[in-house]
Amino acid sequence: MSDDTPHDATGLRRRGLLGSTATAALAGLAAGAGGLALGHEALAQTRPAARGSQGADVKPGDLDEYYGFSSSGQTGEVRIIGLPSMRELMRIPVFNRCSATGWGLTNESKKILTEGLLPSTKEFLRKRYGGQASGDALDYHNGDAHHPHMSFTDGTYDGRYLWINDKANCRVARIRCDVMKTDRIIEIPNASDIHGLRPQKFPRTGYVFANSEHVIPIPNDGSVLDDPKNYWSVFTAIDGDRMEVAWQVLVDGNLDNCDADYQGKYAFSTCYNPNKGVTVAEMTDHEQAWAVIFDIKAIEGAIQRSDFKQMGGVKVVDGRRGSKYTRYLPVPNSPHGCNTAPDGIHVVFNGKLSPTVTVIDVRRLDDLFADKIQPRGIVVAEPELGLGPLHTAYDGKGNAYTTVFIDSQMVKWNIDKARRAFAGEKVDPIIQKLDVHYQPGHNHTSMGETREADGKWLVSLNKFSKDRFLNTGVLKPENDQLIDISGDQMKLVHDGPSFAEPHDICLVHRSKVNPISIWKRDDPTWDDARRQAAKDGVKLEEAAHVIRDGTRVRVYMTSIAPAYSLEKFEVNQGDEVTVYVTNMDDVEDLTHGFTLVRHGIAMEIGPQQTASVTFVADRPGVHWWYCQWFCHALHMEMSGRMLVRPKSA
Ligand code: K7E
Ligand code: CUA
Repeated sequence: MSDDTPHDATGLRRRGLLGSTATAALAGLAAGAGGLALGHEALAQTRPAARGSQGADVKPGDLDEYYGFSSSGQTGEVRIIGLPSMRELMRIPVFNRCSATGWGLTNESKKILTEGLLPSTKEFLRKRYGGQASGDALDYHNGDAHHPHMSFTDGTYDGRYLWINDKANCRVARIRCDVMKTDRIIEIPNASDIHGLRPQKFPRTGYVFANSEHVIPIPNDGSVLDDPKNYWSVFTAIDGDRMEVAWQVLVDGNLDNCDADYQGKYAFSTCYNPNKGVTVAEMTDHEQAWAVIFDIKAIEGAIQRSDFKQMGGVKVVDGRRGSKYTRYLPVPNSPHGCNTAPDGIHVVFNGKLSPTVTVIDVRRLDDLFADKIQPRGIVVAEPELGLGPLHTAYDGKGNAYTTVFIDSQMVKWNIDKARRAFAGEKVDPIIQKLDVHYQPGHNHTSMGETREADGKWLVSLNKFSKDRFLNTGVLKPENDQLIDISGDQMKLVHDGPSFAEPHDICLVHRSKVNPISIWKRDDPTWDDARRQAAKDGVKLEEAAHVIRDGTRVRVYMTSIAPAYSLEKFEVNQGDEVTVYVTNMDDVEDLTHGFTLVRHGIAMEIGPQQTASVTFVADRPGVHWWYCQWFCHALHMEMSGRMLVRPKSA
């Protein structure tokens, strides 16, 4: 290294670093990342990926046309898939713990994971992890994420947020689409598990509707035991802006999936187990179940007139059978999926244990609620499609695509023909049945849950892959299959293995989503860190400080490739240490990390981000921390030492 160049803030000689020997080529990585971004922009303009053609082949360097936001089931995260390539682009930790990003370890993520929990849950977890240091997370460590859906304005995606449910621990999370990070998680009271979730489509989201599936006593305080007649479920409307429960509706039976209309008036849920059985035999021992229709304006009126009960800290309107706020439409046994068509007119309830789907016309709902017609009077078609219809998607051209689980098929059918057949005409609504591999659950079309459904692609999320991939041992991947629906006939074009266990995906045209690549320094994510730094007289952006506050030590440092602003810091055994790292690199794709060896600590620090972590320094000695995100030719050297002085005897 030459010695004549000035030191920069990192204490390293930048010219020497960049100019010398064989590292030069690699050292350009940081600058190169910026250049790469420009390259992508240019590429996007000159070589639009698969646009205008239905080739599923996306060439190296070409960009996909759609974002697929895929749930991950019991993995608890959200995955971003590119379509049509089906490449997995990114994972967004939500209800899970993430070793790479430190989700569940950093103070910022712990706050999001814990602040929206119910007081009773906080108490339960405090006892469960009792006696642990204040820095340890008191949150659930698993999740079961089923239904990711984007926010709407005027019936189409607006790129603001994604919401997703956690069936396992009754939570609903929101993901900010500007940074693709989870920003709020709330736990829903009075629910046994949160399953179906859909945002209001019109005029905007608005409400996020969430279904409680299994019936339970409400309040569930142990006073009602084996008396399922006194078990209920709740339909929850969450204020998607404030992420608070706006109201709930008490319902008979298990709520499954839900959707909203395009008029902003009604919401729908499939509802099985009408006899409130608690065993499989009891739950399926009936010929008919329901779709429940919720009158949003009437429920809002009930809230205003105080026609509700305060339960579990929220307003609960009685929507059980006979209520003026709901209607129970009888449909064949155990319906599952609930899908509003982009025509704004039809809603399909998928039969599951019945080979049929039930189609209603929302234009008849005003009459239904005015008691001018009977519930079955809103049904306009009930085509028989095959064994095990679970979910339906749409192409915006009047056709529907329904997964039939038991038959392992995708069934394309025409809504208008189904109506005519239901009215008595001799016409077959089924256009094509395509084998999928195998046992499909959800399916989704490009932009298909909006009024801008474009009829290009269909994804079938198949629960079993069996023989479709190399044998991975006892646990096999699922199989997400891509189907070209741009022509008259469906064409299978791609098999995509996926890890446990995506239930649902929403396919959003890339024009709707515009994330930033570099955090804004005033982002609220690290408000707490900023406040604490101000109290300590420190600026996060200029920090190389160790603040001692009794046995609490706050360590502030920045990172600029390839160094931290602190090479070392010293603490005493037993100190509670908080490390704040602010990444001052202003370059796209230049993420640093902070991994503290033998402390179970690692976190992501994206460009211009602040992240922090708190732990008890209980291991005397020298402990290296290092950057775990490849950032520079000297990435391996990007490290520092924590010295823990032993407690004096
Ligand atoms: Cu698996 Cu939407 Cu939870 Cu159907 S749900 S398959
Ligand atoms: Cu910073 Cu690797």
